[in-house]
Amino acid sequence: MERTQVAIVGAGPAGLLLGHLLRARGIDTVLLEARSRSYVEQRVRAGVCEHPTVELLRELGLADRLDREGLPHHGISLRFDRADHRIDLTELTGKQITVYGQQEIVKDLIAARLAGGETIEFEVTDVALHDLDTDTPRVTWTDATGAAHDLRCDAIAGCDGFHGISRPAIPAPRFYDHTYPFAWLGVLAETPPSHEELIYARHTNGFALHSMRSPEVTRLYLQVSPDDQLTNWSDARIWDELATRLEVDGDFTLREGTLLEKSITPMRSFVAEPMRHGRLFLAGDAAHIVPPTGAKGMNLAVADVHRLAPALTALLRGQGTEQADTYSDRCLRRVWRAEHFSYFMTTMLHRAPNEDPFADQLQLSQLRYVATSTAAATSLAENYVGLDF
Ligand code: FAS
Ligand code: PHB
Repeated sequence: MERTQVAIVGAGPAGLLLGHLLRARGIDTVLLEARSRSYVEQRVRAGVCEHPTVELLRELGLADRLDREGLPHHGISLRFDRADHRIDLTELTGKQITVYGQQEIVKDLIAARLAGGETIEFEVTDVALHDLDTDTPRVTWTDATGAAHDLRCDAIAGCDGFHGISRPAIPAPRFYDHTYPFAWLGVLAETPPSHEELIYARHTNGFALHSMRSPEVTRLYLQVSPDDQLTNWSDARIWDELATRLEVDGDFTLREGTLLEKSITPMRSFVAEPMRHGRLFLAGDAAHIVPPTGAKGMNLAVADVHRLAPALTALLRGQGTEQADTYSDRCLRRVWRAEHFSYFMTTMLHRAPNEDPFADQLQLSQLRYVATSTAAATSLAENYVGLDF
């Protein structure tokens, strides 16, 4: 029988950051990950770090490379009616975002955990949770060598994403599930960005997003139908459609280049309540997912564990259960705010497949309002840069 204080299932942003937050509080953890280190470090996902996320990483001394290589951004552009409408995030909120790929954060958090003398069990299988209703829950698994493990702990953090085993361990959860009638085709292109900031474009053909990863690598997305296949999209067709949807009156040239990665991601909003059962606490995508239009997914995972670390610390040290008992309700307040903002950005910018003229006019009205009203732009900006924890 092995022993630790907190067993963390999943080494994505949630699990890795929770490990650092607990170590800073003197709490021992075991971190289990189903995939290999190289796989998790290469998985292309989020690109935008909210202001509170960057501040937290800095507080923990985990932002050195982010501060060197991350791209601070002070605004985004909404592109519609063949014109750019810039939202000045910093002028409206006093804050900024940082463009720094999720896989870079994962690399930094893994390296820091290992450098601190802690381990990560990669490529584990058969992870199972036991005795969640007791104050000595257990986790069993098989490690990469095939050896079986039985770990007793004080609490379990389910940070294993939407397809993990933790959420199913919550008895009688309540689910909220909304599937959008479109998906995102995402590409990573070996070419300098065509604009210095992000461009969210609403076009009659559909939505497009111009983002980036570095001065040499551009990240781009196209709205496609949920049942679309990558085989339908040659490189040439992708570039043609991006050029069409990003077209604007004025000086803009879409820089093309070699496509390094292509993927199609479905668009879905999902929330599972509660985020806790006994000594099991869910965080991140294990409990909720959002459409990526609001750049909230990874940042929500950070907000969850920012709240979970002190709650577990107090619980394990006998300093009261109030934070643990209110963890789920308090996380879900922020989760639902992010769900609404992501829904708002998604429905404002994506063309409904039935091409309803009424919906089109509502979209354009909302976009024109955000582009001309300081109040409306401030509301978008404060949600986009990230509300205080
Ligand atoms: P994660 O899914 O990142 O991590 C969970 C980890 O648990 C994984 O490493 C997994 O291998 C592991 N795991 C699963 N089951 C396990 C088990 N049984 N035992 C042990 N380990 C297990 N968000 C944005 O903000 N912008 C984007 O552009 C964006 N694009 C995305 C594209 C895709 C294809 C996906 C799937 C998500 C995207 N997201 C995006 C959302 C994404 O960034 C998530 O919000 C973020 O990864 C959440 O982090 P975690 O909660 O740590 O979950
Ligand atoms: C990205 O760069 O991957 C990105 C940026 C903003 C979003 C979604 C994805 O809203």
